[in-house]
Amino acid sequence: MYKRILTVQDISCVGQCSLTVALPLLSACGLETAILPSAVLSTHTAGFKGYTFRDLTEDMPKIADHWRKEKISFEAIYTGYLGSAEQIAYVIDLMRTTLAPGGRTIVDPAMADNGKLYPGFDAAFVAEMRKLCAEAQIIVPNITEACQLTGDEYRETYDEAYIDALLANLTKIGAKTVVLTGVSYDAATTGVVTWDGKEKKYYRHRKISKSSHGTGDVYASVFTGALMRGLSVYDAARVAADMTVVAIERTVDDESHWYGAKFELMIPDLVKTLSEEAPE
Ligand code: PXL
Repeated sequence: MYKRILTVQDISCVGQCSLTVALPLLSACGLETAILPSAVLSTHTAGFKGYTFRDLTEDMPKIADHWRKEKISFEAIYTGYLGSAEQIAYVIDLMRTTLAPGGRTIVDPAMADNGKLYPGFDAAFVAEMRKLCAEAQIIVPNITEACQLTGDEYRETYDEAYIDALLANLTKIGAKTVVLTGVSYDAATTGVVTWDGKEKKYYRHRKISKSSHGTGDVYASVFTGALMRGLSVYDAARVAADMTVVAIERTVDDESHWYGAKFELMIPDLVKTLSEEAPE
């Protein structure tokens, strides 16, 4: 079945994140992709100075009303970086009114990394994001975002008991299925945990010491694409991890490319993997 998905996130004109990552990757996965831009920025906010920021909150209900009048619906709604706390109520409304029967909702609570909220986000935004995470079928946080959502203390090093408590607390705030990224128990490897409130699985993979901006968006986009091509949550989480590693590996030796991952160089691998693994 040819599926239409909606992704809601910002346009960072330069910087390889958000929609400029999600759109090509979802297209490469063979999915029709509709967009709802949350904001337009000249660049992303992680390392560039003096970026512009146009908040598109006002446009959101008008766009959604038009879609509802046209009876447009989506087989999945996948959200990333949002432009304001007020937008979140509009996004929840969209999920309740434009998701096709049996559709999937995936929320990447893109708001923090390395123990800190991104510039411009505050406790009021986190409180709204908590509601969106309770609404979604699947959330894809990193550990910093999970701690922001639950109130757990962020730690650089931790053990499995810490991760288990974090997952239990995410369940408590209403998360149904969690795909927790960047879970590393040793120096050489990192991985992703999937958790549905009952069963926990861990996929371990190589850790590349140099971190790269925008890789969370690469991860969540490939995860959503693979899921919508019929892979299970765990298999989609595994494929997304493998593809993100490939994208980072093809970026790390280029010093001038500090602002994002050269994910385009991974697209052939993604197409090949899905042609071999995806049932739909
Ligand atoms: O990759 C997440 C992201 C998305 N959008 C904007 C960002 C960031 C991360 O910093 O600044 C505008």
